[in-house]
Amino acid sequence: QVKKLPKGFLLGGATAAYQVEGATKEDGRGQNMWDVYLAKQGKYSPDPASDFYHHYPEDIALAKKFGLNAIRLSISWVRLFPKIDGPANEKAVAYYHDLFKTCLDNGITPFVALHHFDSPQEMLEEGDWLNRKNIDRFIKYAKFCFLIFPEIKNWFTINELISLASGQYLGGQFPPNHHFNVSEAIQAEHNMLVAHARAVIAYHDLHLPGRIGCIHALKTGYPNSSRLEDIQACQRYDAYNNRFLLDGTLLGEYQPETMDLLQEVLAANNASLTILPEDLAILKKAAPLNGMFGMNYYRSEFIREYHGESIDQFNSTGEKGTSAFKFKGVGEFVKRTEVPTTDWDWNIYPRGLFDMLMRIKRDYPNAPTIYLTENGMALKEQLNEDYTVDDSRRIDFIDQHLEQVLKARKAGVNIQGYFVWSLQDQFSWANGYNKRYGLFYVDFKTQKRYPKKSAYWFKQLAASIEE
Ligand code: BGP
Repeated sequence: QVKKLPKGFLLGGATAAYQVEGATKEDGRGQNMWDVYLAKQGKYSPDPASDFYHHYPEDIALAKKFGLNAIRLSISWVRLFPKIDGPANEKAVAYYHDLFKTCLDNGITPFVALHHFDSPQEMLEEGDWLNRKNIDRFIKYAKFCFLIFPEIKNWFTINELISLASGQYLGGQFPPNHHFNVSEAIQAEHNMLVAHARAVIAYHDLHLPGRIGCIHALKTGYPNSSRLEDIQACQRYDAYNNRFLLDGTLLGEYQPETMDLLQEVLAANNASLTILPEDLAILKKAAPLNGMFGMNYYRSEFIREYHGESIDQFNSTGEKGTSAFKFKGVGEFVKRTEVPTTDWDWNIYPRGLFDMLMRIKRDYPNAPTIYLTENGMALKEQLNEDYTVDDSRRIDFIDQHLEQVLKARKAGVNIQGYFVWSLQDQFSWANGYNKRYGLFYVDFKTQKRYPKKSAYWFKQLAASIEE
């Protein structure tokens, strides 16, 4: 039984430049931090990925054929600016114009992010987001994109600030691979919020006919018990993961209670955060200029107090039950037997999506239109002999999450679209090629695409959108 989706609802597939494009050495592209890191690590290569650089006409045609009306893309900064302070690469400008035109010609609205985890290597070498000089560079790059690609009416600044900062400076799975450097993680979050806000203001000042917003990966936290210590642990985790970012983006100020909780996180880790007075003015000015808000939701967490040394045991192989996350003075994640998980230990908890949407409505009543910009389920998959893939578990996952979206709409939440992660199979930053999410199976050797069962289901879903 397929749901009915409301009129005007966007149903899209999500991608990220680095995870799909491949062609990392073609047409004068420069190097980003992942090129250098993955080459050194030697486990897997960003080439060919899904070779979207050459296969985009086919992928867009498939998206259209299966009823999608929107797509999330990102621009590769180093493709556009091979040298961070150098001139734009005309071939890259032409490539993105062509890609966007192909989307628009097929009735698929492109939502484009400027930064999806892929800082230029030169930027990383100069401190990435920790160096404010890089915020200036980002604004220059952003303005260039706004002006050169007027066909884009829906912009996102930075994707998942929290995952980037945590991957870089807590877990260490992302370059520069630092472990629990809490000062760096929180400073990077703040600096990215400032970068986002400055880009929003720059976009507004250009008076272009479009919208701009941020994308946050929100995880609902639940105390693992009714003990006060667990409740407080959950509040600290929530402040670190969600509240600081929501405040900075949607309110344009960090509420005193948010800062108190964050100070506890900092103090427990001998860490510090520098906020300049002008930063606060920028956040405040930008907040009401956000024209939309992108929320990525995959999982929720159950939190117990924890005061030992920090540990992030990361499950990158899909061997169930091998992960652990314990954050000193913040809390630790607890696995609950009644909550199913993916093979990568991500809790499957659709209710957390509803709870987070309701919380945004309650605590951030001025929030702009929300889009669920990523949601999806990773599976280890193989193509059957008859070229089919039965991903019924993914269908259930999407169906259950969409159910919560519709429930939240009924309760008054202004959410107008759903983007599945991911459109086609892609490679995963810290997991490689066996963590598949796509509606379309990609044979990475031949680069052939095969619609999975979920793609056919999605097509029925798309047909249910009210006229
Ligand atoms: C988000 C990212 C995506 C994507 C997805 C799945 O954090 O925005 O780029 O990778 O999560 O995560 P993973 O690939 O780690 O399974």
